[in-house]
Amino acid sequence: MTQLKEKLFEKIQAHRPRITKLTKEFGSVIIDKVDIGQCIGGARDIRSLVTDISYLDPQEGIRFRGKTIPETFEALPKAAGSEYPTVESFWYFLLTGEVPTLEQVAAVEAEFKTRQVVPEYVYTVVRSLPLDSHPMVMLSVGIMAMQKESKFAAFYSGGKFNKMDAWEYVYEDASDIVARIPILAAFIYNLKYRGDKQIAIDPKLDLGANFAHMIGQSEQYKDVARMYFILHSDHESGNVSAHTTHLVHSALSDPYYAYAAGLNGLAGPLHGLANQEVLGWIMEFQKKLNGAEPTKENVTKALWDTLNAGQVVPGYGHAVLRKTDPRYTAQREFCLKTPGLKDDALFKLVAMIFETAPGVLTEHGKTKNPWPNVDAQSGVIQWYYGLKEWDFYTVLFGVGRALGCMANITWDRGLGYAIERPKSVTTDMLEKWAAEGGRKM
Ligand code: HAX
Repeated sequence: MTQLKEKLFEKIQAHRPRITKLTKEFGSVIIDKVDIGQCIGGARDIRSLVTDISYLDPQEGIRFRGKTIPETFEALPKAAGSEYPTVESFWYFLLTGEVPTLEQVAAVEAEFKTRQVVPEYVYTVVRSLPLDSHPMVMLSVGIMAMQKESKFAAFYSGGKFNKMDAWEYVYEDASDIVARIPILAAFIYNLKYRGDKQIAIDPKLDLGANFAHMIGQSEQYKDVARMYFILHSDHESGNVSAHTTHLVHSALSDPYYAYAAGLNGLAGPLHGLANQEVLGWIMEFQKKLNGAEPTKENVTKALWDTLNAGQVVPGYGHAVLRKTDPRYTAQREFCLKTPGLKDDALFKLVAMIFETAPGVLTEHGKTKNPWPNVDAQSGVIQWYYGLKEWDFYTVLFGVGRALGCMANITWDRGLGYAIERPKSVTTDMLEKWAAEGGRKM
């Protein structure tokens, strides 16, 4: 067993009795009520998922393993010569809840290098897709194609499956997926936008830095990749990509099946595709300006045009958050401290939208949260560094989100969480309970 796997086993073993006690002794303690609005309205706010990897407070935003974003960046060991931690150190932290030592980070880096090679047949499958397929299709198909590598599936079909050991095989698949997905993403980028001119892995580099290298990016982009993958990793369990991954894996579908499904959810415009939509919205707006300077007045008009056309303003609003997303703030701060970027025209426009959109959305009066989410800011940074192919932005999100989804399902198996199966009701039932003032228990 690797150091990380051993540490994880220790943590899982210590945690198991807590879940057993809660289920056996306190299983019938009521923690929530469900009303008709929640039943019809996408199960909003119903507390029915458990995770210790991250928690989303509506006012404060995300905490990873109890730490805010600035605390996480501060606490973790940094990549050599950088003020950002490596993705590897963050992976250790997400899985175990402990800040790793430099030696522990080095061990994860070494482990990832043994895992990161994507089998050649996966490239053949992705190359066989039409080149104008969306890169999220390519990513999802690539992960799905790799399913035959699943150690969990082999363990299950090998006839020796048992619940106590199953997490070990999920851990193996999860680590393989986390180590390989940036390599696959870089391959897709080069296939789709650079005439299939592929760049080999640099075995000396950490995950984020190697991704930057493989898409032909600058030295500075190494930090962008590290920051971006960490910021997009996890947002507790109820969002579409995390929940889908958890749901599919709860049927003991292996991590490849589960994460391909999660990616398909991430590809929706109300979720991860919003980062591509933000850039599309901005480009459309700039086209309409026809060379004129963006002003608060014409930004306000463009926002109202979108709303009056019955569309959502991409990058604004959130199902849980009720304040500016700290993932937005972290990226904005990166822009503000990066010479060049802080004076970039696109950044200034996004800042102007930030000043304008909350007021317009509040006046519009529909959204419960008029503030920006992570997707409102992320495209600007990519654009600045020359990643102008904005339909690729959700793939970057998908690389980061793998960290959270894979850490979560490793723990799901460690703690033996049940197959997910909420109960549905009919409209007749809801109407009956509405007339009776509630369901008689
Ligand atoms: N622009 C216009 N209208 C909006 C809006 C926005 N940005 N955000 C919410 N609304 C509308 C909703 O469409 C809804 O209208 P109806 O009553 O007509 O259906 C109403 O306001 C109430 O919605 P809500 O309760 O505030 O928000 P939801 O929990 O239903 O939805 C969404 C949350 C994120 C899907 C929503 O805010 C939205 O569509 N935002 C724009 C797309 C976006 O940025 N998505 C990314 C979110 C972050 C994320 O997951 N990243 O991956």
